[in-house]
Amino acid sequence: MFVVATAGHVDHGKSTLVRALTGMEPDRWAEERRRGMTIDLGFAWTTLPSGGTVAFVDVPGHERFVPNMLAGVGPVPAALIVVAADEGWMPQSAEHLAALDALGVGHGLLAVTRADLADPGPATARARTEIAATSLGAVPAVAVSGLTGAGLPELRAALDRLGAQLPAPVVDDPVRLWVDRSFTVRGSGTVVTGTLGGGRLRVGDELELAGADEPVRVRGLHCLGEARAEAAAVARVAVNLRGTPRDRLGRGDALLTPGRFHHTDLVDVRLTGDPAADLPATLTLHVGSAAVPVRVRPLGPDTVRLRLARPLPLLVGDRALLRDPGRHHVSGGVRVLDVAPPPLGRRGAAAARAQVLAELDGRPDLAGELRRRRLIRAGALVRMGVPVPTGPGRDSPSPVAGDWLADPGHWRWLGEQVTEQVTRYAREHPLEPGMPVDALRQRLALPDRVLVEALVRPPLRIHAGRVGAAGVDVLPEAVARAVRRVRAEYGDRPFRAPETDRLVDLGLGPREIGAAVRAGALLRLADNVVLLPDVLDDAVRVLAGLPQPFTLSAARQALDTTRRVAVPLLELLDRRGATRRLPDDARIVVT
Ligand SMILES: Nc1nc2c(ncn2[C@@H]2O[C@H](COP(=O)(O)OP(=O)(O)OP(=O)(O)O)[C@@H](O)[C@H]2O)c(=O)[nH]1
Ligand SMILES: [Mg+2]
Repeated sequence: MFVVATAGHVDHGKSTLVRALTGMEPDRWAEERRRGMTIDLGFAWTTLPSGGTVAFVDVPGHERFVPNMLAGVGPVPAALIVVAADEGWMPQSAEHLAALDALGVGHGLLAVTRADLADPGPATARARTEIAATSLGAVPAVAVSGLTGAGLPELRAALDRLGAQLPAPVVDDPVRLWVDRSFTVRGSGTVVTGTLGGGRLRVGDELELAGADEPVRVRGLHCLGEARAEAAAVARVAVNLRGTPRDRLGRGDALLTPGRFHHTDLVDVRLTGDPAADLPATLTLHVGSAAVPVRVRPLGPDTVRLRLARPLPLLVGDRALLRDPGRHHVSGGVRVLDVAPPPLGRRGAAAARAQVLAELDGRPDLAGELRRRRLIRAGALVRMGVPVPTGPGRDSPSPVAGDWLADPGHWRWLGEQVTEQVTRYAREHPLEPGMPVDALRQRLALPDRVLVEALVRPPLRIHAGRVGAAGVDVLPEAVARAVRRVRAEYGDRPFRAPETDRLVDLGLGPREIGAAVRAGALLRLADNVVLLPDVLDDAVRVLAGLPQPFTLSAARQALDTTRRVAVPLLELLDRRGATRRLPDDARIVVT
């Protein structure tokens, strides 16, 4: 299936043509039929000679209903431009074409209708010239009459060729279904319709609805009037939502794959086409089926910041248009450059931002995003529309911690900052065993503790919630010297502890021992019983070599130590689960 939106001036025969092609009535409302005028979007479909299906979104031509027209064409990448042979190019022919151009619609057809009333030649020539100057480029033209049916076979063939040219949809993409209609079906509840441009929907799926706390669930699906268990893009779909009241959503809302979109009320965009120099300060942004008032802040010659009256799930690269509702005027197209732009607080920030934006083109650029954002989660980038390749591959960046990605230069700088900050802290707080991890996190303005953990490299390390040099280096010099003496004297008798007198001689009182223990330079077994910190594994190895179970005395002898050490050492090993004490006080090594 492919979807085509009509476009063209009021009364030029859009609905008549859709009716003639499909046999279906696009004007759904009694009022529309009474007035002979389309007010809101109409939907119809038919099978083409190739066997393929085309679905039409039929739009109103009257200038009062341009917002409805925009909601219809927003999510649809192809247009059937209708011009009446007897009237020729008219104001809404131009406004609709400007809208298609602003949205970057690249595929279309020209149908010159009412060819039974006048020579279609002049209208065709004018329309082709106008269209050729837009994103649509040169389009095929067909003269038709909705009244006599002349030209309809040629138009069907042209539609088939158009369908074959359209880019293949990405069915693995997350779903962003812009709602163009919502209504209640008795017995089923709320139903919304839209054009599914990418991804896949299944009955039972959970979807996200902006502004709703709870996910919504797909209770039923219809495509072109038939119930389906699944619908893949491109498709016109009607989605029955379980337990979602009708007033919860309507045109302009979007149903989303949960967690895959960033909702934003602030975007930096490039104006496309010929942006007016004097853009009004308030305009309406039309994107997908949504229309949201925005405040416009000019930045560069063709870049502006938009503050949206309500957040939308926008992606880098999205096309949208700005319209001045008061002047009935499409002010221009926009291409979204950044959906999470930095605040512009400082003086000169706007000018600097304009320079950054001048380099962007709306194509997702992972390396550029990392350079500009310096540190960001992969998931956050994906939600902005910047794909992050995963798995082995030249292009997949390796996370620095968790799913955090970093600009390599910035990451190096942060590593240097860690050393600098920790060294300064040690100087200012000589008796503390290092800088608290959270203080360091705040000092470096890091958003996540795992980043601090990843930045700390030997000789620094994290011990007991602080970052310090491993072992003695963080200690005041006198304590460090004493610990080095202990190491020198006891290195070859690792399970002997200095006697209390010796500790006093070395200047290791309770305070100093405490500092050394916190720094991981000594291991305290009991008051005044300390060992070097790295002996526990060796102790377990020695004990494992004994016949099991073993007694305290056997352990003492094997470790070549005294009861003063052996008793608390074994208790510590018990607590750590390395040994287990049996009811008869013998122990075994737990393997
Ligand atoms: N003679 C003749 N009349 C046509 C043809 N197509 C449409 N009409 C008439 O033109 C009038 C407008 O046709 P519609 O199909 O409603 O025009 P529209 O473009 O859908 O109008 P809006 O939706 O209001 O913008 C109707 O009276 C149609 O009967 C045609 O090919 N030949
Ligand atoms: Mg109509």
